Amino acid sequence: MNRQSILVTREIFPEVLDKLRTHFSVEANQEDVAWSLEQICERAKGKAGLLTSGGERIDAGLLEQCPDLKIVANTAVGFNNFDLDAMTACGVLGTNAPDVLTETTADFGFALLMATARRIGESEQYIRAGKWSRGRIDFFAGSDVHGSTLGILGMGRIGQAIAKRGAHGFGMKVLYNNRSQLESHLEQACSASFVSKEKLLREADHLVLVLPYSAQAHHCIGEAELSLMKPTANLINIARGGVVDDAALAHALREKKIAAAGLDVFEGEPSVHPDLLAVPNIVLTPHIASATIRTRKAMAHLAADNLIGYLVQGKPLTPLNPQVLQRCSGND
Ligand code: 8YV
Repeated sequence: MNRQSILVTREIFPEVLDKLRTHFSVEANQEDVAWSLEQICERAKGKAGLLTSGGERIDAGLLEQCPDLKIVANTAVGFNNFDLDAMTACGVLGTNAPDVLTETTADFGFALLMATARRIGESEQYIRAGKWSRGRIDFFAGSDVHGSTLGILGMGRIGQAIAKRGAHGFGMKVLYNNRSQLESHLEQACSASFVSKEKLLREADHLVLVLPYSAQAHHCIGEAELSLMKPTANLINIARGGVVDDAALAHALREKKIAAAGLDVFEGEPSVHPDLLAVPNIVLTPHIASATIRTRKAMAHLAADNLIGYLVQGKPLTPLNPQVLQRCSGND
C-alpha cells in the first residue's frame, strides 16, 4: 500500500518521529536550523500533512503550490501563523495544541512576573559583573507580589490558570479584561473581576498579557496604554510579539513611565528591538513559556496524533476549522 507522505518542519523528539513513521513516509528537519518559507514550500509539495512548530506561515501562496495538502498540525496553541480562511477555502484542516501546555505556561507567566517584580534579572547580572560590595537599604528593592493587584488581559485557559495562582497562592486582587466576560462560575473559580481595559491599565500592579494575536490585537499595548499604567507597575508579555509596541515599551521603561517589564515574546523574534536590550529594568526570555520537557513532548504528541487522527482515522483531535471535516464527510 502507498503510504501518505508528511513533512515535519522543525526538529522534534525522536519518539514522536518514530510514531509518525509507523503510519507515514516522513521527511523531517532534524537539524537545529529553521527552513526558510521557500524551503518549506518546496518540500511540502506532494505531502498530505505538515507538522509545524508554530512560526511557519501557512498562507494562500504555499497552499496554491501544495494541492495534495490535507492538514497542517501546529505544535503550539497559538495559530496566528495560519491563514485559516485560506486553509478552509482550500479544504486544508488546521489543528493546534491546546490544554496540554496550560499549567506549564501559567507557571512560567508567574515566574516571569516574580522575576520582574523582584528584579531578579538585573541583580543576577550585577553579581556576574563582579559589582557586589555592599547594599543600601533600597538595594534592588522591587515591588510586592502578595496582596497586590494582578491584571490579566486575555482570560482564556492560560489567563485563568494565572489568575488562580495569583488569587489563591498570593492573595492578589485579580482584575481581567477579555473579548467577553467569563461565566460567573469561571470567574468565581479564579476570584477574578471583569473590568474595562482602561480600568485594568490604571489599576494593575502587575499586568500580564495572555491574549491571542490577531490584527485587532496588534499593538494593543502602545504609548497611549502605557501612559495609563501606574509608574510602579510591571508589564509581563507571554502572549505574542506584536501585541506590544516594543519601541514604545522601551521608551516607557527608559523614562520610568512604568517600573519594569518581563518579556518572553517579541516583535520580529528571534530579533529583539535594540532599545529593549539597552534598558536595565527588564527580564528577557526567548519564547520558552511552554518549555518543560514533559509539556513539549505532550505538545508534539498531540500534533502527531492530529496528523494520524485525521489522515489515518478521519478524526483529528483538536481541529480549528471543522467546516473542512463536514465538507469532506459531505463528499463521501
Ligand atoms: C510556542 C506558544 O509557540 O503554544 C504557543 O502558542 O507560543 C509556544 O508554546 C511553541 O513552543 C512553538 O513550538
